Amino acid sequence: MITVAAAPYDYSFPPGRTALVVIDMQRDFIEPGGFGAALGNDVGRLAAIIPTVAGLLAVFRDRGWPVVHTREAHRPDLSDCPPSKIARGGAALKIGEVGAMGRLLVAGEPGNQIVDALAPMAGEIVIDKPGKGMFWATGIHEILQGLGITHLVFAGVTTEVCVQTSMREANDRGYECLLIEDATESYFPEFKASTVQMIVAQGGIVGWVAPLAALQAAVA
Ligand code: C5J
Repeated sequence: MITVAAAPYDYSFPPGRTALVVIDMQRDFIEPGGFGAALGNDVGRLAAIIPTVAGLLAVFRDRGWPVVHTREAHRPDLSDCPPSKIARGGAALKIGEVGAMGRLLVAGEPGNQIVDALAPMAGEIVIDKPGKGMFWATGIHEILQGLGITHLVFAGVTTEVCVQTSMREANDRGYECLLIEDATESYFPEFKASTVQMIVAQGGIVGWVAPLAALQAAVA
């Protein structure tokens, strides 16, 4: 076991049974002209974590540990997107409409790709998820079970939406979850802070939180 100094108390993980999950570091949320920008958000806040996420990826890649990338993505015919999801939000452009990087949140479009600096490498798992959580309609639980994964380390965007939802889904399925707090970000700093508090509250009711430096120190 490797032990990381974390909140609410130390997080221990078995290297052979631990995967990194990088949530939705796709152009649609992080670059101007995508879905996040269409909702009126400052995407620069999210772009700022790219170097930290790259450092976290390096920890796993250098050791040959499993990496999962997710993308929030819908089929081109939007048959996996509830009308309620399309209608909601008051965005200048809605899911499936054409923006500066192609159709918003549609699989295969330029905006749906993970940013170049964090592009998946050969052998890494990439899943398209139609929901906010990584387990809904993706088959990822069966893939992780097949690999014998029991622990998940989380990064990505946005902290209070797809990251938190995925972490709660994982928690309910029995995974021991660690969020790397400087490798996740929200368009709303107060929502990120509240999410971190919620995760570690009540003795770690959802999981653990630590900075990248603590993980790097633990594996060194
Ligand atoms: C959102 C996400 N915020 N990846 N998606 O719609 O958090």
